[in-house]
Amino acid sequence: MSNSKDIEKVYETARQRYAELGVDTDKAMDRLSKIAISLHCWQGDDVGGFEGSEGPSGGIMATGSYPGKARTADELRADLEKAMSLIPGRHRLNLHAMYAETAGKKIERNELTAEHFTAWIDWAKDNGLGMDFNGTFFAHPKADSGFTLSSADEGTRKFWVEHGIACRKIGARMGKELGTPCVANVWIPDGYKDIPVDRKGPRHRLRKSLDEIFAEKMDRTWLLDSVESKLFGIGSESYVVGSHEFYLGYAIENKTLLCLDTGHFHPTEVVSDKISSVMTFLDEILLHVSRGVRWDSDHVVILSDELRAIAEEIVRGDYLKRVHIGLDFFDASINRVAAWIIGTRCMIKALLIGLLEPVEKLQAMEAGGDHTSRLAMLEELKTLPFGAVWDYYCLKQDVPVGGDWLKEVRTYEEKVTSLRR
Ligand code: RNT
Ligand code: ZN
Repeated sequence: MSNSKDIEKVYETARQRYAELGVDTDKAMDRLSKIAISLHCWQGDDVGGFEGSEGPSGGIMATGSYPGKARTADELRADLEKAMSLIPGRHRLNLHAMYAETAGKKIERNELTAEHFTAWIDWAKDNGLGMDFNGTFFAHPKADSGFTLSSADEGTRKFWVEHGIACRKIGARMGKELGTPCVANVWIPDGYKDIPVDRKGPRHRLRKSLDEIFAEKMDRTWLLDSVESKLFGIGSESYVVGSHEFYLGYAIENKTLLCLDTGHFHPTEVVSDKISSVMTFLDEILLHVSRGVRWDSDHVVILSDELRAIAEEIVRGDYLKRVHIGLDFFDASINRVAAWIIGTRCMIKALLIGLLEPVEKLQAMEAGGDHTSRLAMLEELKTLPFGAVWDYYCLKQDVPVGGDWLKEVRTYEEKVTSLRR
């Protein structure tokens, strides 16, 4: 890669180019540096967790057998550290309950406490990271029937309600210890492979279970509850209890966050168009940024048109403080550390592109009915030198510029991950 002098020179030209449009690139980078992306721990081990279960289940699946996945919490933390060292900015960790550290003791999911996450919390503290949390309502014998919070079996339903309650307490503790609210998300796999004749019953039970989980009022300074919808999963193709309409209603009624996973909708639906709709009725939302490809909802995030559109919507709508950005993908067929870096860097690039837009100019054109200029400018913006700003941002943030980060991942692979058997 070119030296820092070249990068600065190219940036200077880009800065002027944007200034002509009234865009302040330095200000854009400053705003960008304040956005924390929540990195999902589960990309590092194919959603395995540390309970010794065989795989994710619940209609989600990581395919591939690339060597070197993290086998322990220490390995996972080391991999995350490597990834984060190659991503500009300060971010967050998104942890799943199945990553509890129980010192070899079997602790049931409904008996988990913050103690089982002390090492994670300490690590986050040491690294200046906030944390988010997720109940794990899959990869467990009590989820084998395909039903958890909406189960007709009262014992099963209760068990998962207790897990949900335990997770809120853990999340609140994470928030408090780290001094930044923890978004605690609930996603359940419940659904049917084939056509049900009772769509109503499970949804009524899910509502009841959620009410029980959220019954205790918790301080929003430390804990933000969130619920995540889905259209279908593997083995739940015909019916998913926690659909979009279900959770949209629930979130509005109960003032929780709504989690929009970008891989959880019909292929022609886009989350970029949903943000301003749901934000009309909700204070805050969580995004699970992912990439759906045919049947899979969890491919590594790339800088697609839709990713840009999502970032642009967040900036244009002035939602940066109200939208929590988390990532949710898992690819076991490529280097897992690289997967994190690719997806996260793309998310940040998309936000930079959004921040470099002359939003006011564009909106004035639209308001004035000048749709010709609007389209012309939107297309011209696509070839403006945001890459030069991005390179300069990486330089300033002291992370590798361009594809240089991959060399470091390769060295790490050679010295660390490839030695794992
Ligand atoms: C599954 C959901 C859920 C999971 C993670 C592991 O379709 O997207 O968010 O991916 O909780
Ligand atoms: Zn998700």
